[in-house]
Amino acid sequence: MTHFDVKALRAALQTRWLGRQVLYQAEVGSTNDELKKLGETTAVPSGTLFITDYQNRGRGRFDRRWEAPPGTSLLFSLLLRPDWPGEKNGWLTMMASLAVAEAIQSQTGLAARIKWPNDVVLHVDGNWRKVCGILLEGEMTEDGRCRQAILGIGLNVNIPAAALPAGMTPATSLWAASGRQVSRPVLLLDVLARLEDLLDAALDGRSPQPAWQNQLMLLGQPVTVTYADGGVQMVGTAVGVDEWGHLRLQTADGRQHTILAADVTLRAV
Ligand code: BT5
Repeated sequence: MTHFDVKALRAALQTRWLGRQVLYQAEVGSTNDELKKLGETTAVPSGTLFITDYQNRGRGRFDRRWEAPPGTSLLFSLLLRPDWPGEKNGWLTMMASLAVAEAIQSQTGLAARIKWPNDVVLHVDGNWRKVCGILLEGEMTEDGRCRQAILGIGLNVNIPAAALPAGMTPATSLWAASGRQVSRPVLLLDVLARLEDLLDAALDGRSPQPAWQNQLMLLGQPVTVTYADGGVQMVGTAVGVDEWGHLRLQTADGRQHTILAADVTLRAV
């Protein structure tokens, strides 16, 4: 397994606070779980980064699995303690997907877009394929403020095409999509620099929503919305997103619905 070059990351890091503390282990269950545990038991500063080369229990939303062969991907979590009301945590997922999409565009020239609510996708062979997933887990104080948030990011960097995981949404990696391998530390440095700027702006009250919305690939399109239990489905047009990133779905009867969390797929018409 190619180990992640933590030394190269530390040496080139130019951020003010994000990722200044780097923790690395070659293999863990899930970086979100590791960092959550650390955040509870020790004085881990906001901005701490936990990165691994392999997760044997990598998690997606709704207890799904996140699979990536050893040494091929960026698999990391950031511990954040924004002093704001818990509702604002939706901004964290938005900023993460935005930073990843922009870093991919800048490092590879690939036209990465955001698929609501939390995926970064690439258009490959006529299909939108998932290259990155984001898992945000927040803990609130009794008065509803954010006590701690763990922002987990899984980005398929150098997964060979033959080893891509099969999923609901077809997967890709930067290598599979561009034919070129990408340096994981260099890409991570770019993500961290962009994310730190977005976080500082958000902490200052500036919303990431307009920039995030600009990168969404579903707006104006016919979609099917499926809730996590798989039971309920709604079809309609994705007409927009609100300030907190919730999806506005217009159904055939002309009514608009606000979707907080679900899976959305493009519908052929
Ligand atoms: C996500 O969930 O997309 C969030 C994934 C977050 C992973 C990171 S890795 C570092 C940190 N530590 C963790 O334990 N997790 C975070 P969701 O939208 O529910 O998508 C999950 C679905 O994506 C799975 O059910 C599969 O169908 C598919 N999938 C699994 N691995 C994939 C991969 N490497 N690339 C693309 N799709 C994948």
